[in-house]
Amino acid sequence: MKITSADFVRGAEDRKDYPTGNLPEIAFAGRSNVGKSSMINTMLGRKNLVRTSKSPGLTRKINFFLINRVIMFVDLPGYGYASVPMEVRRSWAPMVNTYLNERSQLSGVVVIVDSRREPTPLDEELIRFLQFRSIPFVVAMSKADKLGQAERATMKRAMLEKWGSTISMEFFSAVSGFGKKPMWKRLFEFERDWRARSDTEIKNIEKQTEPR
Ligand SMILES: Nc1nc2c(ncn2[C@@H]2O[C@H](COP(=O)(O)OP(=O)(O)O)[C@@H](O)[C@H]2O)c(=O)[nH]1
Ligand SMILES: [Mg+2]
Repeated sequence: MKITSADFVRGAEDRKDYPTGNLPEIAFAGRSNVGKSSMINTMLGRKNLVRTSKSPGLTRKINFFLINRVIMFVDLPGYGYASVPMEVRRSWAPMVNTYLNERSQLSGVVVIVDSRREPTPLDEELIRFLQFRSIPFVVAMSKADKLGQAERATMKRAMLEKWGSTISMEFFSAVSGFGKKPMWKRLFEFERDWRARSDTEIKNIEKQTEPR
């Protein structure tokens, strides 16, 4: 997709602050410092739309970005960073849970995992939650430039063994741009399937409200 516009819309802590309207949303989630902001910037071909940080754990809001006026990217706060104050850690789960549980515009989630390590318990918890709720997701194995081809193959095999062959995953590097094209393909599938589901819903409502 040629990115013609990418604008920060707003940051929200509470559902009442989510943007209105009915555009499909793609959420990005992952441990602090995993490369989430870098990935969003690379996907959009922007250097600094989303601030990358040397002091992780400071993004405490759900940040919404409007892309080409047709789709929203949603930057969820990073989780699991030890030095984040306790009260922030306690607010993380309800904030993100509310969004993932209630947001009907959510079309899919990109779960970003460091490709050099096994997913952390929090990564696993998120993946199991998305599976349980049947929310479409793709696992992005970040910082793939730090792995050779053989190491990527080993990591992929371990992931498929653990999660089953149906899990959707892509290696990604914000540094080299590796994996950008296949990742966009997944995002388009999320968007397309979401639009198909909401069209069906609208047709069903129309059918129910048709005069007899
Ligand atoms: N080698 C490499 N480093 C990366 C990549 N993506 C992010 N980083 C580095 O990882 C650190 C955290 O990145 P950031 O995007 O702020 O992570 P976030 O906390 O998940 O948003 C920064 O120092 C980045 O430069 C990547 O694809 N390859
Ligand atoms: Mg970040």
